[in-house]
Amino acid sequence: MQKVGRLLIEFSSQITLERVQRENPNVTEGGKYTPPDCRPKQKVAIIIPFRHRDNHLKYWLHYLHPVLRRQKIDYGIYIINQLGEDTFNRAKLLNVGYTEAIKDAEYNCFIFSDVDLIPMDDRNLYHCYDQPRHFAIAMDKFGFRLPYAGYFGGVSGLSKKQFLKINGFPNEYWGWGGEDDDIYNRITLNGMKVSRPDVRIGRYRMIKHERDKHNEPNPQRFSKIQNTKNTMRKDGISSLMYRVVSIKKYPLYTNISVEIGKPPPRPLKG
Ligand code: BGN
Repeated sequence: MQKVGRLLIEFSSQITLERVQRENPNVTEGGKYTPPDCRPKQKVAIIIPFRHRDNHLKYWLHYLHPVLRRQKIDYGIYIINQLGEDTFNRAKLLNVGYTEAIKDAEYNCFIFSDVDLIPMDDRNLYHCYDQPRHFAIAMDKFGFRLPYAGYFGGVSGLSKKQFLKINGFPNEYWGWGGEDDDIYNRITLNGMKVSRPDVRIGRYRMIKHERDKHNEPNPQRFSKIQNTKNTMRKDGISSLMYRVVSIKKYPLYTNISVEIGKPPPRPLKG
């Protein structure tokens, strides 16, 4: 069986990593896979920003490994785990993922995925396109439609060239919201445009969860996304600083635990 099209996705039965491992015997250490019967032009690093979502990760691995294998993607899975309990910073973790993945292997395509988003159709191909790709365009929580025209959240993909053209992603969005809009701005300000699958194919289920601690909506996001043009050259992959604490290669994924700092103190209003 190769492509199957629409998939049945549900999160009620508990699954174990042992089972996922048993069902994906061809995935090699660190969560890597190369199709045995063709030579893909792209090598894809899948980067997942992470903290305290082990249960979601099990579902993600359970559903995605078989899909990626059917799609004949040459890939590796990188979980970028933010250590400590300071404010979460999704986009900075994605920059770390890019930087660490290219140290590990010669990737030329990067797919950035939230851990709780599962594609409902395996014709949504996880590789890179002529233009930066937005994959998660029809999520269940938004009624299977784009919430707004410039939405770039959830799951997106850029070739190495596209990523470097926009100086990577912003490092200065601490807490929830806006970083994906900043990335969208970077793409359009650099003369590219977002490519998307058909709305019947780009469907996703999100695993339901409570709002995370230490990821409150960022009150600065409204003003920051107005300023991408002025900030993108200095804030990005060129200014990224972090410390790797551990790199562990598990059978189904590589876990990179990092310290990425915390938001700068807010200036006192005088
Ligand atoms: C938007 C958020 C995105 C988020 C989507 C979907 C902001 C910036 C100020 C308008 N953007 O409103 O980050 O992915 O909602 O939840 O908050």
